[in-house]
Amino acid sequence: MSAFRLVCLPALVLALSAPICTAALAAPAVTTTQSFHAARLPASFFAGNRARLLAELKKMGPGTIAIIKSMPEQNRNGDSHHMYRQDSDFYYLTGIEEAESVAILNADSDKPYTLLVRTRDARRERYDGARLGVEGAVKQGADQAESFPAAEKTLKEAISKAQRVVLISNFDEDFRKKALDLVYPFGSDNNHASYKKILVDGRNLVAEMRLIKQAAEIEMLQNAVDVTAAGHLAAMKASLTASNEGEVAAAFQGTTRRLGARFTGYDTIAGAGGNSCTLHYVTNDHAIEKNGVMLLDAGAEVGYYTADVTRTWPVSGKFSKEQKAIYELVLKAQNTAIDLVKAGRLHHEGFDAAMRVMSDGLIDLGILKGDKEALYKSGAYSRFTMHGISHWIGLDVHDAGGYQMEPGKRGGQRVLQAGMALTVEPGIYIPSDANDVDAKWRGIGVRIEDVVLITPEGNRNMSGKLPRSVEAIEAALAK
Ligand SMILES: [Mn+2]
Repeated sequence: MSAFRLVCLPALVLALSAPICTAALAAPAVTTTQSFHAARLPASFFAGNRARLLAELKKMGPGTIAIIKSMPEQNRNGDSHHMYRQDSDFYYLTGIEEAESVAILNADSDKPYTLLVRTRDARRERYDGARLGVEGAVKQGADQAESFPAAEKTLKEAISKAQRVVLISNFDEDFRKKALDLVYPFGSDNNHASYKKILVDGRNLVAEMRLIKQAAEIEMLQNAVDVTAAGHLAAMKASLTASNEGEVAAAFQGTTRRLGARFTGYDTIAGAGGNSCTLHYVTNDHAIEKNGVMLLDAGAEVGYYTADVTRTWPVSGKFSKEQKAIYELVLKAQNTAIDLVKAGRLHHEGFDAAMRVMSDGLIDLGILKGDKEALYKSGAYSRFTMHGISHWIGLDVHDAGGYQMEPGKRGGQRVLQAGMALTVEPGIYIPSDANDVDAKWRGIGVRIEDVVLITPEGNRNMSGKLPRSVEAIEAALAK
């Protein structure tokens, strides 16, 4: 049976065309999720984002330009690079996926969008694929374009004419230094004009825009979540017969890749047994303990938007008494926190409520001993709960946007609004070496994580269809 599963599962997962082999029909159906290869938001989305940033630049006064830099290529080893993935801010404003690109937005111009790109190179393109070039840049929405090295002059002129340069460069340190040097030239400045210039870090402007998701983004995020859910279900089933964590990770990654996810939004965490207690466990290559839990924290990226979902289940198919007790406590904490994900609430309220539930619950289970009020106040639970339980999600798994507001406003905490998307992910981890805890609890790590969208009416658990209760998980494993 397991061999059939390996061979025929791909055919099932693909949005069923004709069955490829009859044995596939007998194998358990995993999902028939639609596929999203080459999914991409429309040009109007990127144009709209540029228009909103230009409106912000105009508010800053005349002579304001923004310069936005692409993600540099990253070496892996030798002359190999990591697969290229555009910087999220750059992508949000341009939709351009090419390296070595610079976008200039000039708030004073009626043709405000200039794109500087790599020059065409027939030989390089035979190796790496087609480049946009000037023509392609204009086709993708630029009002005008230049290619390097001639584009250097355009960049220098734009900066020299500007009064205020808003720089949006997250990861290109060399470019950041270059921009600083172009705004404030080092050495003799006989004009003594640069003192009038202002260089501004503009990343917060884009972050605030990205924090409130538009309808098209919500749809893309839902696609990523749906693909992720299919991957989790495939991984759950694979774990029943897998002997190594790598097989479980592979089931997730293979399924999501088949459904159109070019990337995962972060490295897959597939920890069996005691490895479930290591928060960022990504080696995923240890033997699976028969009676342990499996913790899978994995998210597919579709059209540049990533999901971030965690499920924990027993690889035996049935929770043990202790696994179930911890699981239900984490689930109660998660439900309590999800209920507080609503417009007008503070981002921090869910965390506080979840910690109270888990602190009290750990005492009820006898894992923590003492007075509930005193132990909550002392934060003794944090030894087992470890981490925060929520972050924004979107283009980045930990998406852009501050968690604090201006000092003085409601304790400085961010007030939740409709259109924000965030995770809710409490966990309890009793490591294998917690020798002061009864042995029956050791090696159990449970995290439950969902993607939640704040709506005008309340919230929507975007990953809620993936089994989450003890009963639903055991039923899914039994199928
Ligand atoms: Mn997360």
